[in-house]
Formats: sequence, structure tokens, C-alpha cells
Amino acid sequence: MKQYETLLIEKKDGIGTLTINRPKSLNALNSQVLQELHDAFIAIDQDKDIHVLIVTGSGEKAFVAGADIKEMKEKHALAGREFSNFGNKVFSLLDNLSQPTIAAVNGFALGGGCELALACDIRIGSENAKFGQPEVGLGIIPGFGGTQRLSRLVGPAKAKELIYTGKVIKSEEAETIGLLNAVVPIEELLDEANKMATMILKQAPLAVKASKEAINRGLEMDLSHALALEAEMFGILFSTEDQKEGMTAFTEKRKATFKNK
Ligand code: CO8
Repeated sequence: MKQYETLLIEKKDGIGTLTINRPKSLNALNSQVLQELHDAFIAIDQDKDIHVLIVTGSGEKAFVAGADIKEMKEKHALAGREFSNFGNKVFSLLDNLSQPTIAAVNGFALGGGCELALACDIRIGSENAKFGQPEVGLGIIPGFGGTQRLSRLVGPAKAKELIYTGKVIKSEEAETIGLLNAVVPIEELLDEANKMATMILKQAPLAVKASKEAINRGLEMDLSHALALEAEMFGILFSTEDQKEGMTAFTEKRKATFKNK
């Protein structure tokens, strides 16, 4: 695996952990981080040793404190649009990775940081994590998918409240509104994310991938088309060896051994 200057990537037992590593700037996303995330997500998508990806930030203070304001400050309209388009491309790569993804949110997840977590499939937060979209206080709007993914996840009214006020909420409230799947003490955060990843790893891999694809693609369709997509993918899985194994193991009262075939 390629070495990055702003990212750390570890692989162990089928689980990849990607850590954004700019702790002095609270892991803020500058152009270099975005470019490296772009390259890393393309590589991870094809990586046969990574079946679940955990995304986290370095240190105990911040997951990601947003796009790099110092770098963004001097941008003009065209550069701003390019930056947003590129960020959206990168976060869509993450959203559509073939592997399931878990954000382990270890502190501030503000602006682009909250949007990075939103582009993951599942979010677990530490008790000290804080979430917000403070962009309107900087004279801009969320530009890496926040206006879209946040409203789809927590509903437009809550998303509008968070985005219009720029307020920062704690983990407990983030869990209540559905922004977080779970909250744990910081020292248990990566263990908890790994536990969830391990549970996913025990399932039939093609079925997990198909469920991700059905959910993600279905969310962009009307219900009748989305249900047709589900039926199609449901059918396709009956031609896999793992479907035979999963159902045979059930009838034989034993654990299934899946082959990813
Ligand atoms: N960008 C650049 N540097 C940052 C950022 C950031 N987003 N956040 C923190 N830093 C830096 C600080 O400048 C500081 O550096 P230095 O020591 O050199 O001054 C260092 O990190 C430590 O930060 P603080 O001293 O501020 O730490 P505090 O504990 O006092 O405060 C906070 C922590 C509350 C997280 C505070 O740093 C903060 O408010 N940060 C900015 C949060 C924010 O507004 N984020 C949203 C940014 S906008 C965005 O993400 C838009 C995304 C879409 C872009 C679309 C493109 C057009």
C-alpha cells in the first residue's frame, strides 16, 4: 500500500483503519488531505485485504475540525466551486466504497468533518465528540455534501436547525437525532468500531455488499424502482455459493463458512 503524508492506513484481519493524521490542525482537510483521501479510497475499493473500513482522526481532540479554513480563506468563487466539487467527488468515493465503512468519531466533527462522518455507512462517537455544520458563520454553506446527506439522515427540519444556527451538539444529542449509531467512552471507541466490523465480517460478504448497494442506490430512487432493485439483487444472491452454504448451515444447525463466492 502506498505511503501517505497526511493519512495512516493499517490493515488487520480484514479490517482497514484509515486515520486522518494532521493533529496540529485538528485534522483539518486541506487540498493535500483531500487528494490523498481520493487516492486512498480508490486503492481501498480494490484492496482484497480490506473487507470493512474504519475511518477515524488522530489524537483525542478531533475527528476532523472541518475543511482547512486558512487554505480556503483566499479562494474566489470558481476555486470555491472546484474545491466543493472535488470534496464531493472524494466523499462520494467513500460513500460508494464496495466495503462497509464505520466512522469512529473521536472528538470534533465540524463542517467537512461532520460531512466525512456522514459519508460513512455507520457512525460511532466517543462521549467527547461534538458535531456541527458551522459554515454559515464563515459566510459559506456546507460544501462536501452536508446539505444533502445530513437532511437525508436526520430529516430536513433537524438538518436546517443545525445548518442555519451553526450550533455544535454533543454525542448524546447526535445519537438521539440519528446522527450517531452509538456513543462510547473514548478509550473504547476503536474497540467498539472493531467489534462492529468483526460482526460484519462474519456475514456473507457478497450479501453485505449487495445490501449496501441496494440501500445506497435505492435512496436515490422512488420506492417502486427501489423495491424492484431489491428484488433483483435478492435474486442474484441465490446464484452464490454463500447463499447455499448459509441456508445449508442453518438446516444442519452449524455455523456457516462463507467463501465470498
Ligand atoms: N482549518 C484550519 N485550521 C484549523 C481548523 C480548520 N477548520 N480547525 C482548527 N484549526 C487549527 C487552529 O487554527 C489551531 O492552529 P494554530 O495553533 O496554528 O492556531 C489548531 O488547529 C488548534 O485549534 P484551536 O486552537 O482553535 O483549538 P480550540 O480547542 O481552541 O478550538 C475548535 C477547537 C472549536 C474545533 C476550533 O478549532 C474551531 O472552531 N475550528 C474550526 C471549526 C470550523 O469552523 N469548521 C468548519 C470549517 S468550514 C468547512 O468545513 C466547509 C466544508 C465545505 C467546504 C466547501 C468548499 C467551498
